[in-house]
Amino acid sequence: ISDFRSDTVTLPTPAMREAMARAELGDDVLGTEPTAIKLEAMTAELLGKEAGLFVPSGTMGNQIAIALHAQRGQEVICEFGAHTYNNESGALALIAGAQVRPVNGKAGVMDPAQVEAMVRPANIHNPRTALITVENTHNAAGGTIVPMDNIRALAEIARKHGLKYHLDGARLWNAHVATGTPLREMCAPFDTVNVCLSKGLCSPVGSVLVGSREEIERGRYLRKQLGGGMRQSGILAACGIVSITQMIARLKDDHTNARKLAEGLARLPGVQLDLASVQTNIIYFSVPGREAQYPQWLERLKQQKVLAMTLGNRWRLVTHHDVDTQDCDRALAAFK
Ligand code: TLP
Repeated sequence: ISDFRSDTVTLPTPAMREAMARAELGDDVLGTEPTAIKLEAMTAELLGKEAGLFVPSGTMGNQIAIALHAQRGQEVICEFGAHTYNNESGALALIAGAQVRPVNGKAGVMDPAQVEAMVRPANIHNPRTALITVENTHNAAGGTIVPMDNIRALAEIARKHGLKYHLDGARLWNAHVATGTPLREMCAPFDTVNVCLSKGLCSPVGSVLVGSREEIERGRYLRKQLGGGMRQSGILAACGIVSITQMIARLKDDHTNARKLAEGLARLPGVQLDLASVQTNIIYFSVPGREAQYPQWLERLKQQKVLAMTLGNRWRLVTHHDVDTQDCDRALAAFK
């Protein structure tokens, strides 16, 4: 089966299964999980932050960060299509109890002037603005890369207005590989960064939230409150260590495959696909006027052993470690 639904569908590699079998284990909640502690320290070092927190999912990492930075009734500025706002089941309202002030970006990139205009002036009637979040790469915009100039300009605004600054870096690895910008440089402007090990990097489970020692210690408390204390989590963290040490550089192959597949799809009659948005491993396209047929289409693809996803009026295909050029050829043939 050629599964293009997401880069989350990958199975652990043989090196990961080996690492799981050999992992030294303890109890994470009791603070004695050697492999989880090692993953947290390695990720913090890699991203240039003081400390890290191993969490079960990207959602939990992002939502802990948001709850650390924004109190009930305060406001979070993010891009209109942000995952934290649209795809985390309302967790932002539930956990932090904050509200969102979305900004319409271009290709997932927010205009700094527009962001600054969204910062609320101090007034008893206004919610207090607490946080700006950025998503890099930006999933809903097509796995697009947020340029460093923009990230630094938003950091300036955050500093000027006393706001915190968080990065949803679920696919930061892809932006890093595509641009060659060092990871530490990409993370430096932010207070906290969440990265996923299970998107593109083949870990079965897990994300790491990094930030200052103080923030991560408060985050550890929140993680426990949310039921994210994972005991012998080293069995999973062992895979995470393989992810961050062995699986990042190869993401360039996923980008090459996505580009080729997107170019093929863009040539098909009726397909509307913005090739400029295909910057990493995600492809979105639509077939205007044929939306009602998407469900039967998905079924037909499935019979040809190709799995894809539709989100509203868009198709989404994601390349990853477990699909190669042959899978891409098969997907293209199935769409013809
Ligand atoms: N995204 C999933 C779906 O929810 C859409 C996917 O298949 O792409 N931030 C970003 C940018 C994400 O794309 C995702 C997952 C998350 C956070 C949440 O990660 P998990 O699923 O581990 O909670």
